[in-house]
This record gives sequence, structure tokens and C-alpha cells, in this order.
Amino acid sequence: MKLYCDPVSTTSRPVMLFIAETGLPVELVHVDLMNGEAASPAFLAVNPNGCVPFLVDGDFALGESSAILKYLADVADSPAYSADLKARARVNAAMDWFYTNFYQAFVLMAVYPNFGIPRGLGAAVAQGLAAYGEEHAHRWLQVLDRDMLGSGRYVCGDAITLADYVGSAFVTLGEAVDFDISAYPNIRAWVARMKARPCWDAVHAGFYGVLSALRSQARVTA
Ligand SMILES: N[C@@H](CCC(=O)N[C@@H](CS)C(=O)NCC(=O)O)C(=O)O
Repeated sequence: MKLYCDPVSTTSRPVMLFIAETGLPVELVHVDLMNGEAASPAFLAVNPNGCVPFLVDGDFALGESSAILKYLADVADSPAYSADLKARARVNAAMDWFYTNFYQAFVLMAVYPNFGIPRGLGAAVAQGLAAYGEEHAHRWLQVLDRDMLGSGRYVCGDAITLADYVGSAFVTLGEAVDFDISAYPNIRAWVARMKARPCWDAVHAGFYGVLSALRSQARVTA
């Protein structure tokens, strides 16, 4: 199998961490987002969406990090994606929550506009979006801290699931703008737990390598 990915990509990192931890035989193919490689004809021929991550398993090709994680978890028969109907439904719900409520406010609004993403927003719109995103992100951070992580070590209880791979990648993106999560003790403890996993540092080396560059580019302080 091949995974087209980039460690600076928020949606690549959870898949890369999961692969590193399970030891699945997946070759990582770097698509350099900072150099615009996702829009190159060569990559568009692989994935017409021009997005990473993207998985190729023989003649089977799959986009969307959520679907890729679920596919790989089933290939690996991983307990991080339980076969039990209700436990799996809980993981699906937590993943959907991260990809919708949380991603929209935190990633798309509170963080990305600080770096001019999407392009062409203009400073005033970017500033307004970042402020709106920050306000709404706190609503979801409170839910994550109090209701989702309040009663267990991980998002869906005391065992790690796919939702933790996704959620921790999204929350740690906030480090690019020094997003203040000091008011959320359960989130801080959970992030520390995820960062203590043996493969975290190796998988995130590229991400942390560009963080300081991103910080110096930031136009708006979240
Ligand atoms: N919903 C998709 C989102 C994929 C996505 O937007 N990936 C970004 C990086 S996080 C990308 O490849 N952007 C192309 C670019 O920056 O040129 C997923 O979860 O995989």
C-alpha cells in the first residue's frame, strides 16, 4: 500500500501516526504541500481532488482521512476501531464531531486564516473569521474537555480509538498560533498522553519543523 501524505497536513498526521503505530506495510509518498506539489499534474493524476492523504492499495484508491483510517483499522483488525456495533458507532460519532463542529470552528476559522488559508481572503476578512472561529472554538473545546474527556483517558473512554488520532492532530494544529488551551485540563492531559506515544515525535518531526516558520508568518493573533 502507498499513502500520499505530508506531515504538515492536518488530515495526514492522524493517518501517519496510526500507520506508524500499527506497523502496517504502507509506503509513505511525500507530497510537498508547501511547494504546491498537490496541484501538480503528476499528483492530480493520482487524486483529482489534489488533496492528501490519499491511499492506494493495489487497484483500490481511497481519499478522505476518516475513511482511510477506518479502512486501515479494519485491515489491521485494530481495537482502535471496535467491531462492536455500539462502540464503533461512538467512535464514528466522535470522528464526525471532530471533522464537522470542531474542524470548522477551530481549524478552518480560528487557525487557517492566520496563514492566509484559503488564499485571497484579505486581511479584514481573515481577521474577522479568526475572531469568530476562536469564539466558537471555545464552545467545542469546552465540550471536548468536560463531556468527552471528562470521564476517561481518551475521547471514547479509557482506550484509544481512531477519534483520538484525529482529534489530537486537530488540537495540536492550534500550536501554530499559540492557541491558549490552558483552561482545559482534560484536553491538556490528553494531548500530553498522545504526545507521549512512542511514534508521535518521529511522525510529527516535519510538522514541528515548520511551526516556527508558520508562527512568523501569522497575520492575526488567535
Ligand atoms: N476531507 C479531506 C481533506 C483533505 C485536505 O484538505 N487536505 C489538505 C491538507 S490538510 C490538502 O491536501 N490541501 C491541498 C493543498 O494544500 O494544496 C480529508 O480529511 O482527507
